[in-house]
Formats: sequence, structure tokens, C-alpha cells
Amino acid sequence: MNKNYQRYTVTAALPYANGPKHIGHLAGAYIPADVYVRYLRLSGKDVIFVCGSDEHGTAIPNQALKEKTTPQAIIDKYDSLIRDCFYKLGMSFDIYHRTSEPIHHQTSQDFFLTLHQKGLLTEEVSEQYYDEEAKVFLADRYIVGTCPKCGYANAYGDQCEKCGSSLSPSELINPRSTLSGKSPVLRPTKHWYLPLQNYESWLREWILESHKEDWRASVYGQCKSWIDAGLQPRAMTRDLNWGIKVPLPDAEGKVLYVWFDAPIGYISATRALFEEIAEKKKKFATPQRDFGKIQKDDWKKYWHNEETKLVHFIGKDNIVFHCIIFPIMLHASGEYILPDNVPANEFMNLEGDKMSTSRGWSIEMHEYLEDFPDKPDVLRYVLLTNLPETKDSEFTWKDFQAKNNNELVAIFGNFVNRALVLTQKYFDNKIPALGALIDVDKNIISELKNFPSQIAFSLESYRFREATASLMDLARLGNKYLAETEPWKLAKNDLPRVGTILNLALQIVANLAVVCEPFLPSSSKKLKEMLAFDGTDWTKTGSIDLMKAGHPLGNASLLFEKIEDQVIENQIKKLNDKKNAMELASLPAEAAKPEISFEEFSKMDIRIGKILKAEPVEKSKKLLKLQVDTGIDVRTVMSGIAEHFSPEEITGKQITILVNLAPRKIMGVESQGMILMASDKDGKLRLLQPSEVVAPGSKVS
Ligand code: B3M
Ligand code: ZN
Repeated sequence: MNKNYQRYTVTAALPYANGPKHIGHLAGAYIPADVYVRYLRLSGKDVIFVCGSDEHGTAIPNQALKEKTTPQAIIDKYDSLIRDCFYKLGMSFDIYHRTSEPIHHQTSQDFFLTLHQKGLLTEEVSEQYYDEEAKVFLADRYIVGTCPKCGYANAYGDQCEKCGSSLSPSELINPRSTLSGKSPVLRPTKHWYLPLQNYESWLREWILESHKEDWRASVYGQCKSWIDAGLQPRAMTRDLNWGIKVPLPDAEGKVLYVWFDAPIGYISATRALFEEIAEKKKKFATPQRDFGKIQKDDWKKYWHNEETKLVHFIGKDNIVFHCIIFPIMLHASGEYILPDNVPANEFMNLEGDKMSTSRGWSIEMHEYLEDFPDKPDVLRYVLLTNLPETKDSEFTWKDFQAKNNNELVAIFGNFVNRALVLTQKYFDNKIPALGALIDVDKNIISELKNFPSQIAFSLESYRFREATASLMDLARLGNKYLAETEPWKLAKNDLPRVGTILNLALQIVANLAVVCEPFLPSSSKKLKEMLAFDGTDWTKTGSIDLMKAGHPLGNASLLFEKIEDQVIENQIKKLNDKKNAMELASLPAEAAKPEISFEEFSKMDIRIGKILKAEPVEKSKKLLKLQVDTGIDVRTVMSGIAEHFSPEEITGKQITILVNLAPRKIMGVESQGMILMASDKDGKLRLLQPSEVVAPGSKVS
């Protein structure tokens, strides 16, 4: 709705603290949210930006099972990893909270009790699978069995990962518990439900009538099909021993459904923010502006006041929770505002395939930061130019390189650098005076004037790709101006004219420094240092008086650096290696051979040797004829490794050799010993070498 709001509450989906998060998550929610909020702050708006780790749900104990540790250890590990990456990538949260915090448990339980006391939750008893050995009800993911659709033996209670069908636990053939391996029994259990169907007409009016124009078509469409399909009661509690206790006397062993408590996390994070500021104890809060003198209770303005614009940034898999279930909860509780918009993104693919942490086909935030620690803005920029706003999009390393080299370096960086270097050269690094203006100057001034408002319009319409393109166009405008006026050719005859041109060019640079801040915060900071300029007011941009004549500039340095082909090739290789390693790791290892005695083992004489010479064997694809220095002697070994190694690549290498194997004639040549190799699960061979070079003849025992 186009309403005039006084303040903003902006949220970004709370990531599950069950693993690292990848660049698709960044593109889905975090980067657009951060750009939006930074823009609002520069425009002088009263805004809070909240996020935090989602630390409940079955995803957490599942991961703990995989890593053979506790749920608490999992959330501590991944909360700190995700938090650290977010801050390094410039996410300007006012608070990054945790749903394991007491204030969140309290807020969620109070919320539940409010709905319960109003009589808005229904109780229902249903039959659910129970593990008699582990003495727990089994969440869907803790039950595996044979898929009724495709026959896959290890389908989960909610989904078959083989054929993709969504299932319910009762459909599985021969269900078994992942905890004990036993077959579970059905037991009655009571749960509290939110009767979504009672809110249908309210939802129809709120979404389908009032947000038809301003919500993204994909978001609106998903909501409409959900509502049209008929809403059902949804359980708000679960039988699980990890989560927030249901605050009722007859609810032993039950916790709140993770999708009940997680969105309340936005509210509890806001409460924690104001509590921490008021009490001057900053545990999770990183206030990004001066909140002035505040009371603990001031958080309410951001959630109860109709003058507050609430915006949720999420990925498309979270739409129903943010557009249907959570709004019903907010509406039913009676005192909360509703989201004004939920600009959900589609998914970002990677090098032609779906991004997936578990399949190893992903670029995790921490992996990027390890390899490009000083380039948070390059990733932000490339993701922004590719945001999946209306359809799925794609990240490729080649595009990453091209956007960096051809846009950030060649357009933005180059323009800034030319303006600064020329000022150093001709004007002692001080901003020259503006003289008489000619047409080319006047045109540039009027074009400049439009940019900030145009970018602001795109941002306010949640069109971040478009806004990013306009930002680069502003840098292009600067380049075009210098190319048209060619100040370097005029210096000899008309220095005052050069001054006018550079004054205007530097004003464009100063505009860029402010306007690029939401997109490229660390480059903005660097650029402002080069200009010795500290402007932060978006409303002043578009003008040519951001910096006064005579103002001394700081030191120029390069804003962006070229990325070489080798760096990109390494990344592509790294990605493929990771996927292959993950695939291999998921294959079962071969079963162990029957036991042998120590005596039997010690009969083998295994040594480290060195390959002196390797040559192909005529008429054999598989064999190489090797000369091996065993330390004892130099001998010939026929080895079946020709399909894995070329003679050149193994000559000179240390290897492991069984020296007392009885000689055998192979293709007419006597082979004296056997080279030992590691064979990977895919059958690929690798040399077995000591971790440091040792003398030939060294024993292996
Ligand atoms: N943790 C799901 C997700 O990461 C969930 C979002 C909660 S937002 C309140 O996709
Ligand atoms: Zn199946």
C-alpha cells in the first residue's frame, strides 16, 4: 500500500543454525534486505533491521546426529559461523539475535498463551509414531521406510529424496525409527492447532484485494493458490525434546512448532535490541545509528504502531509462513501490525545446477570469504546484478570475473581513478574551482540530478537489480563525461577549463560515494577516505555541491582489482572437486576382509621406493613398465596404472612397494614386486607417499 509511514521494521529470514549458508541464501534475502535498509538510513528514516539464528526445529537435532554431537553444540557452532560471515559481508543488522535466548522463549510462550487464552487454538488428538525404545514420538524426519511411490528403501516420513514425492509417515511401507532402528508404534498424542480456515475471508481481503498491485506476482500467486486450495488447521506444537516448551500444564514433552516460534524471533530480537540499548549491554545488538534516549518498551512502536512499515525479506520457500501463517498469528493475537510487503526472491542456481550444501554444489559464505577476504563488495555486486527477483537466476564464476573486471574495475574504478589522479596532477590534490559551464557540463548536471531519485524509486519498489544497474550507469555517466571533455588534452592551454571538468567529475564521484553505500558499503568507505569526504545524506545527492572547491582530497588508491583467469579456473575446479568428494564420501566403504594374525602381516616387506623410469608397454593399455629404486636394489615392476598416470607424471615420484612378493611374468617381463596404491570409491588410483620425502628402502610397518 502506498501509505506514508513514519518508521520501518525490516526483517531478513532467520537462517537455521544447522550448517553454513551459501551465496544463494545471500541473494535470496540478506543482500537485498541490507541494501534496502542502508538506503533508508541514508534517507534519514527511522528503521530497525533485525535478524538472528533459527535454532529450533528438527533440523538441529538431525544435524547433531550427523555430526555425533549435541544440538547445543550445533547451534553454537553454526550461529557463530553464520554471524561472522554476515558481518564480514557487510550486513548492517541492528541486532543478530538467537532463538535459543530466554527472551525469545518468553516472548514465544506469551504469544502462544495469548492465542490459547483467547480460545483461538483447537486441541486435537491424533495417532503418531512412537519409538518404544527411545521413548519419544518421532518427528517425520526420524522415520524412514520404503517409499510407496518408487520403492526407495530410505524415504523420510515427510519426503522421498529419490523420487521427490511428499509423503506422510503413515504412507511409508515398513517404517523404522532412525533412533533405534525398530519399527515404531502408533500412539495417540494431543496437539494445539491454529485453525487457518477461520481466517480465509480476512486473508482474501487483506492479501487478494489490498496487495494485488504492490506484492510481487510470484508472492501473490503463491498466496492465492494456497488460499484457493482451502486452508487447513495447522498444528502449532510438536512432540520433540528440542525447542520451546509448550507453556501449558498438560503438555509434557511437547514444544512449539518451529514455524510458530521462528517468526516471533523477529519480535523477540526487536525486544532484545531495545533492552540492550537501554541497559547499555550489547550482547547481540550492533545498533547502526543513534537511537537517542530510549526506553526498553520502545520496541512496541516497531510492532504495534500502524505508522510502522513492516517488510520481510525471504526466499520463496518461506512464502506461506510469512504471508499466511505468521500474519494470521499476528492478526489473531490482536495487537500487531502486518507486513506491508514480502519481497520474496526465487532461487539462484550455480553453474547450471541447483545450489545445494548437502550435494556439495554450493559456494558457502565462509568459503568465499576465505578465498576473497578483501572482496565482500564484489560478491554483493555480482549477486545484486543477478538477483532472482522474478525468476530463478544463475551464478557463474565467469560472470563473477566479467562483472568485476568489466564493470567494477573498468567503469566504476576507472572513472574514480581518472578523476582523482588528474586532480593530483594538475591541482595539487585539491578540488578545483568551477568556471563557466558549457552545454556538455549542463547536460551532465541535469543527468546527474535524476540518478538518486531514480535509484531510490527502484529500491522502494524492491527492484534491486534495476537499482544496481542504475548505480553502474551513474559511473558510466562519469566516464562518458571525461571521454567527451578529454581534460588531459586541455591542460596545456586551458587549465581553468580542466578545473571545471574535474570539479564536476569529482562531484559525480562524491555522489557515487554516497549512493553506492547501500550496495558496496566497504568500497563507499574507501572512496570517502580517498575524497576525505564524509557525506551520508541521500537527500543531498544529485547535486554538484557535495564538495567545495579548495577541499583537499585524501590519497588515491585502486578501488577494485582485476581478477585473473587462473583465480576463476581454481574456483571452478574447487567446486567440482567438492562435489566429487561429497559424492564419494556418501558411497559406502568396502567391507573389511577376514582377520589375519600379526605373524601373517609381518611376513610382508613393504618399503618406500622411488620410480626412476616409467615406460608404456606395447599392446597394453593398462600396464607401465617401471624401474624402481627400492633402496635394496633397482628392479623392474610391471604395474597396471597406465590409465591413471602418464610415464612423465610418475617418474621421480616416491611410492610404496611390496618387495617380497614372488616374481611373476607379465607380458613376457618379470615383475619383481607390487606398487601399492589407494583406490578411491570410484576406482581412481592415487600414489601412497610418505608425508615427507624419506630415503628409498625405508620400511613401512
Ligand atoms: N529458518 C527457514 C529457512 O532458513 C527458516 C526461516 C525462518 S524465518 C522466521 O529457510
Ligand atoms: Zn520415492
